[in-house]
Amino acid sequence: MPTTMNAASALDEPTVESALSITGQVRQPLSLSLDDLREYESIVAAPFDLRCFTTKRFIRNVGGYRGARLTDLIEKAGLLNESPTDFKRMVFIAAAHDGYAVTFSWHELFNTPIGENVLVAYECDGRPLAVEEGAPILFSGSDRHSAPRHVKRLARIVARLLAP
Ligand SMILES: Nc1nc2c(c(=O)[nH]1)N[C@H]1C(S)=C(S)[C@@H](COP(=O)(O)O)O[C@H]1N2
Ligand SMILES: [Mo]
Repeated sequence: MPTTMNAASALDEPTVESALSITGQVRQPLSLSLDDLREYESIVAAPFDLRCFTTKRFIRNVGGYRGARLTDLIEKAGLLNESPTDFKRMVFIAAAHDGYAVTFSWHELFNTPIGENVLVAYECDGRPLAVEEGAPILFSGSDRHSAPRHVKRLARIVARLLAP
């Protein structure tokens, strides 16, 4: 089962057992191992061409990922909103162990179809993904250029309220 953790330890470098943390403006910070991700409903993405945004180059074809929906993980942690409209200016930073980071907005994830296709993958074509292959991999299946939000070795999701 997913374990809970306090906000201070959530900021520490994730260990192998706690591959991914969900922190920031949440009710219950989470620390999830690759096995914990399997406790959530899984979705399978269609195979796709990995394409870099900067160079526009085709990198390689990638098989069908299986993973948990990012929105399900965020809902489990629960958003902490002091005012009922706070979530409208909330963003999520998804950062990898190497410091690579991308963003999602609350609207994108919860108020457009893009969110339905954002997964944290632990399997590819029915085979478990190894940490050496980048597990867990965050992947946004609706993006035009697939590589930017194809984040290998996802380490944390941080929920942040932007100042108006
Ligand atoms: N963790 C992590 N994921 C990442 C990146 C990175 O630097 N670190 N670069 C992104 C970009 S810009 C590209 S083009 C692809 C490159 O994929 P590859 O390294 O598997 O060829 O990974 C994406 N995911
Ligand atoms: Mo890229």
